[in-house]
Amino acid sequence: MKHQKLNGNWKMRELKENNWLDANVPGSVMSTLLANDKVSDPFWRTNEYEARELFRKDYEFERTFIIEEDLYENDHIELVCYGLDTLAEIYVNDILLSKTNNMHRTWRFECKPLLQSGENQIRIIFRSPINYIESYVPEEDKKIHFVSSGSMKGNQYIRKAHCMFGWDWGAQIPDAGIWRDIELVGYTDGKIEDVNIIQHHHEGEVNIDIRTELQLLKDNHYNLEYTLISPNGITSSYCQTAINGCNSYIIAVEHPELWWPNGYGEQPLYHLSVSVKNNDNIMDSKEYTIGLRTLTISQEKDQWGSEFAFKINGVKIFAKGADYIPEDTIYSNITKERIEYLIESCVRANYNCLRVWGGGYYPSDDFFDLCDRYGLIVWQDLMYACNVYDLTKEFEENIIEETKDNVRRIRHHACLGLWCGNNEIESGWYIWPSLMDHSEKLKADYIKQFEYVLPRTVEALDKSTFFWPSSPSSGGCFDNPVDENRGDTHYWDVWHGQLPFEDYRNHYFRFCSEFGFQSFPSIKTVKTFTEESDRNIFSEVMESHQKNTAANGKMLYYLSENFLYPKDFENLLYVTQILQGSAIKYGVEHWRRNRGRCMGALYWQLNDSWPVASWASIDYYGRWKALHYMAKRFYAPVAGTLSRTGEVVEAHILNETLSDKKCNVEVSLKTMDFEVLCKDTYELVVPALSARKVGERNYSDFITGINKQVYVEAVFTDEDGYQSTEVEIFVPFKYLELKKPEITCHVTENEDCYVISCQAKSLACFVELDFEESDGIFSDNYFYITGKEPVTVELRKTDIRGEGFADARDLEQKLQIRSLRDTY
Ligand code: BMA
Repeated sequence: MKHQKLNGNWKMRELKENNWLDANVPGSVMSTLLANDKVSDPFWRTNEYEARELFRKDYEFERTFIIEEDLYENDHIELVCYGLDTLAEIYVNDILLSKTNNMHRTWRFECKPLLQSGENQIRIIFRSPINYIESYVPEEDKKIHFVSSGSMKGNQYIRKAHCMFGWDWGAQIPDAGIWRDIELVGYTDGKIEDVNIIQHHHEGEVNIDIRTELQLLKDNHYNLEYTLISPNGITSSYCQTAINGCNSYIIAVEHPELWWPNGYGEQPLYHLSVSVKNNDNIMDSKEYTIGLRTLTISQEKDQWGSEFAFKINGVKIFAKGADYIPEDTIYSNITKERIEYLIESCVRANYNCLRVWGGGYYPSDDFFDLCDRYGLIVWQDLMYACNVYDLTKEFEENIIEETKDNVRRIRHHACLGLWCGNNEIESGWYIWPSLMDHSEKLKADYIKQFEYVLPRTVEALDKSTFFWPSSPSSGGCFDNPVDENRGDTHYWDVWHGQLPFEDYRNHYFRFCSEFGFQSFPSIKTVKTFTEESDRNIFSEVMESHQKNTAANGKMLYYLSENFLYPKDFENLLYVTQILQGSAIKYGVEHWRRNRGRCMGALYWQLNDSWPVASWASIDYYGRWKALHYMAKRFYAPVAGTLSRTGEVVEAHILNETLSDKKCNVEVSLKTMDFEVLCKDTYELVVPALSARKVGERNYSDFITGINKQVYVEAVFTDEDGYQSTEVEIFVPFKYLELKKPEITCHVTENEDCYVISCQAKSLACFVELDFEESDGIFSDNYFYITGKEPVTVELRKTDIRGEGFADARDLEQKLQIRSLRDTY
């Protein structure tokens, strides 16, 4: 097997124009135009709309290459395209090789007859996706009028990430191009078609069952060789005679080192290579990194209905995390480094799970490798979201092949926890009036597509991974997909329904796979797309970076319920982040307190694909919003929480680790100047994988009448020394008479980090540390200062981006400190 990459230097032009531009592949029309300064930043002000119009045109990519002699000698040469976006016509030496129509597929074409020794040319024309969806006409009885929020009508007619046509957080820039690798692969004797690695776990031993599909074209004798390298480097090799077709081999692993998600143990990984050899000549080989574990969804019946919980190595865990969307509007710009930054940010915020939402793309191999390494369970939607599809024969064949490609590519990963048919389409047919009024034929097509065609295709290739028809669902067949007592739920009454945060507590979902709350990104991010005069949330520019038309009104409504009106634009941005973090915290803590009944809380959404106001906790530039810091605390393996009903405050501890934890809790009622009015101390052991109420106190004696200018401070310390402080107040923040806390910070420098020690004269709420020019990920941020003792925050030097600091003094001078009292 011989490979020749065709990545690298190409040329691109608008079709039939003569201006060829240098293009780097993987790359796209947008990435090429930007690199050649032919288009202005599509994210700047309202440039998005001009950028969108570029995709009414067709484009062409072209390159020549000298075919390597030892590749050309092969009987068969395939052109392999790992991502063509989307309506492509491929010409090799001016002869049409094929046309493609699905960006999610891996395309392989035999092209030897079109190649010649020496120099060759390849051209790929990309037709306008906008023209395609606008001119698409479904059959008479399959008229579709539903348009997903923020998207262009007809986005579902083409197998291209839906959100490239816009979403309620995304720009309408349906880019085109060669978005993943492209190469030539030559072979004469045969090749490995497929390797399926199945794990059988039994009484502390694992059998790795390797099914290798071979295409052997010559009558030679071949061996299949397997090499397994254990996490600590011990290599074992195995060999069998290879046959044409399916080969099966079992490697028994005694004393397996099991893979665990983040927070429950290590992520040991085994390396498996499968090679086909004739004597010492390797005909073909494939490499896999695998983690040994059992992972499924448990749906045991109980007094409320049926649970919905990830069960890893026999242990049911509470899923903590968020929903993942495409990381950029220009997909070829998503590098491994950026993915790693994001995934590391998840793990640092104590996630154990990510849901890959169905309106984007199937993530790259790098993404899954990183989730294996960092220990994030992946809930993988198939790429369908909030739409009605015209299930023609051609569409059906296309999505079957797409599913096969992706299941084969992803199924061996330790992190893969679940396949899910789609986002919100079953529930859409059940409760969204604008979707429900489509024809019965389209509704029947839904069942065919998502409960027959796709699950059968997945199951034929991956019997080990749990399949779920839709999110949310109760198991399919329109059997009350929004049932709170079975399956997963998307809950949007706080936010879209404008109910108060308290409403989270009226629900005991079995697994909340979506719930969210918007905020604006930080001022530094806003500055990247605005001029000074745009910095008003109702300006045209700010509104066009807000894709949910009702959202600014919602943020202002919740603001009015909770906070005093901020004095300026910058403080308004900050307060929306505090609101967002507080809302999500309210929900997560409630569901974690009800561990057992509820077994997962994934908030909407982790990330952004451009600079925008959205539900994300990390913005497009990787800046952690207040919510992400709060997530680090409310998703902590051992987390303390307070919950207030009237004047009664309860303290709880949530232990999501595999060991019992001895904890100490000190709950005090304090005045704004830190004077302790009363104090309770508790010592308790919180059993592994459980939530426990520590105690409660009724404070009515202290706060009778109008004297509610006090707060409850709870300091939770576990046996490992992890400490967290929670605060509860008895009035909305807008009625809390905060004094100016006069925060001072003192900075010292260690070899690999700066230590920032912050003190205040009175209660300081949501203390934000930031810099004007640089960015940093602090060990904590948006925290309270509840006493005279300093709060210490670390900033690792490797977590500083931007200009950086000469020394501790320099950092101290550049540190910007804000707390709630500064906003009005
Ligand atoms: C959810 C998602 C997305 C959307 C989000 C916010 O239900 O599935 O479609 O972006 O709501 O409205």
